[in-house]
Amino acid sequence: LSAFDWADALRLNDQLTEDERMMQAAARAFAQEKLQPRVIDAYRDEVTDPDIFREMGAMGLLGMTVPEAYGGLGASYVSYGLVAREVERVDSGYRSMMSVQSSLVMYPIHAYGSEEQKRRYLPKLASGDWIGCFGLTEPDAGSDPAGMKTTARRSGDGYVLNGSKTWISNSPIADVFIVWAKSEEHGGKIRGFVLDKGTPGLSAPKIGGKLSLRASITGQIVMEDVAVGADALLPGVEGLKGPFGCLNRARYGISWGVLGAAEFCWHAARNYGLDRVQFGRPLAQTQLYQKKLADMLTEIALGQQASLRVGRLMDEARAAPEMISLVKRNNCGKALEIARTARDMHGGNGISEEYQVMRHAQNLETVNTYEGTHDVHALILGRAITGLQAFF
Ligand code: TGC
Ligand code: FAD
Repeated sequence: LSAFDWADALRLNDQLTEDERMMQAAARAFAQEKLQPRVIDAYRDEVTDPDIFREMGAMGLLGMTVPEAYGGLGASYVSYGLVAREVERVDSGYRSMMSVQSSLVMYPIHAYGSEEQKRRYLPKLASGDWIGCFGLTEPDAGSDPAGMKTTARRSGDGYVLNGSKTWISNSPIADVFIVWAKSEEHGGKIRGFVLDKGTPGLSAPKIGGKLSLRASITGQIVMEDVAVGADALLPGVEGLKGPFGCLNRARYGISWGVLGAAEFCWHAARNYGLDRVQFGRPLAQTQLYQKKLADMLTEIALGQQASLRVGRLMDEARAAPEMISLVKRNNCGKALEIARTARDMHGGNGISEEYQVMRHAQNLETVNTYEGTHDVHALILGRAITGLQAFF
């Protein structure tokens, strides 16, 4: 038997290819050198720096699974997950910016778009010169997107869109808007549209007062008689499977990302417990503290194995959406619990921005909710297990 490495308990690194390890190392260096130094101020001041998109683009981190011909890297889904883990080790908001651009904006344009749409949008989104957002959720349609009210009406050669989307990552600074609407021309079926910033009737006010994910800007998308050409329609998909196809990718990335945040919190708790002496010995020498560290390590290591397995199946086109629900739900819930526990293990210092664990815990409240809440993913799995629909 070989020696145990507490920092890589099940030898995840040995399971990666050389390319995946290189991508991971590059993303870690970028995240630690470029993102970590600005995150505490950005979170406190609720400031999103649009330059981050260009910096990520220069590193090849935007739309990395998209083929090189359109500005991507043609990278594997395992690589995409490893990058999400490194970025979210710093902050869930930065990972959010990256995953919306990659999985929710570039992916649908690549998978469902015309050749002209791909050539027009993908290279600029890959470089980060353009910022994208994805509008599915509405004030009255969150977990139940089939209840959306946004409509697209045929008018002359194009369409007129009306409705509003809410809780949309990146929208106030977006150049490109992927919007899902019920199209009258297509019998009320949900269709995707690509809208450009500056189109009359289109606005994207910021949502203020967020106590979570403060380094990532969030807003609405308001559409009042927004007239677009027929070329704004994504021709390749109809129905809810359009947005869900994008969500599969983003949810999978989140399953890795949250483990990065959890690892940060676990390392911070370990370091804190080794340094902090109470009752004449380091906190890390107490049984309760060690049990908490052991529970954290266990959940992180098991979660990594599960995400790696799903990533490999995605790369072989053998993953089912329910597998993605399983890892998104489990890893988000476990990461949130780990961050809250790490906050507790830091005592009073745990509430200070300097120690960063509370920021992660606050962020993970959002990540546990968006892209399908913890309970909605239980219902998706419950439906698959029983064959019975329990949403309504
Ligand atoms: P249901 O009847 O189950 O399905 C309707 C159609 O969609 C197909 N489908 C899928 N296709 C691909 N992948 C999936 N995961 C799919 N799930 C369903 C399905 O086959 C069917 O196709 P067809 O051809 O028969 O029409 O739909 P439902 O209305 O019963 O859905 C229920 C439920 C709960 C599963 C679903 O609505 C759901 O997942 N709700 C959660 C909503 C959600 O995740 N919203 C996310 C918004 S985006 C976001 O949060 C971005 S945050 C990003 C960031 O900042 O990082
Ligand atoms: P609701 O659906 O109203 O749910 C409220 C509660 O009820 C939850 O606990 C839920 O689990 C529970 N619930 C719902 N239905 C059932 C049921 N049938 N049975 C039992 N319990 C149920 N959306 C986008 O489209 N694009 C984005 O970029 C985006 N970014 C976001 C960024 C942030 C910071 C946040 C907070 C949200 C973002 N969202 C985005 C929206 C997000 O996807 C939704 O908030 C999420 O899907 C939940 O919808 P809701 O908020 O309407 O909650």
